[in-house]
Amino acid sequence: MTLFTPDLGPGERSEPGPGAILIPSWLNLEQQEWVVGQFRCWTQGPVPIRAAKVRGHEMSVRTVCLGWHWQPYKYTREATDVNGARVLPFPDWMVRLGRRALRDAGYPEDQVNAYTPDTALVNYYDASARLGMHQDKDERSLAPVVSLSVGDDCTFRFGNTEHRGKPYTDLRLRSGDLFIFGGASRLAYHGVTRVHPCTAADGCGLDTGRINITMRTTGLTD
Ligand code: MD6
Ligand code: FE
Repeated sequence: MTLFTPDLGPGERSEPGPGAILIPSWLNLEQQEWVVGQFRCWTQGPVPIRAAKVRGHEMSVRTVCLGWHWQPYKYTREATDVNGARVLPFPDWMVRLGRRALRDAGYPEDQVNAYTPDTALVNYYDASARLGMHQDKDERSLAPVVSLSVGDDCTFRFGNTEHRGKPYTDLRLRSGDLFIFGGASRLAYHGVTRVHPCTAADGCGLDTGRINITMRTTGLTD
């Protein structure tokens, strides 16, 4: 057990769990700002950003999806819980970015080339938003989940595969950081315990709050 996560330099890889790989400052400021611009386009529709309802309660995080629309606990092409519109297509550049992420994380080239994420959940957190401990298990594929963060820092709680409780490790995710959930960590419980206001990198494109993109492979076909 380490009491504090050691501070890593840009691009320096760490493995907080088996198959969980963190690469700080993987996106530079220009790339972060560009991603924020894309986020602003995605939120314009056809499906607006919204707080999904879990068992009748609105999440504090707001989400817009690409490729497939996520709602607890399923994926559909149309946002049947919002306005019924079909979600935006999954962009080709994001497939390429996902592959580059796996390559930089050290995945073998055959797995890199085979990686074809088809959905992205794009979350926006204001200063009070949280995300409870959960497993990402609405996908039929166990392909890695690639996570990118932009804006304010958060405390990301990375747990175990058995239950929501301890042991877990609290990590600081900062603007530009890449985090990959793969292998034995693919079904680890995780959550966001807090957002740290006014910590966003100058020039990242976001003044307040935090954006997190997770790209995933649904394993679904139309
Ligand atoms: C977030 N992310 O970081 C929420 N899931 O805001 C997730 O729930 C998540 O970052 C799987 C893998 C990486 C993640
Ligand atoms: Fe998740």
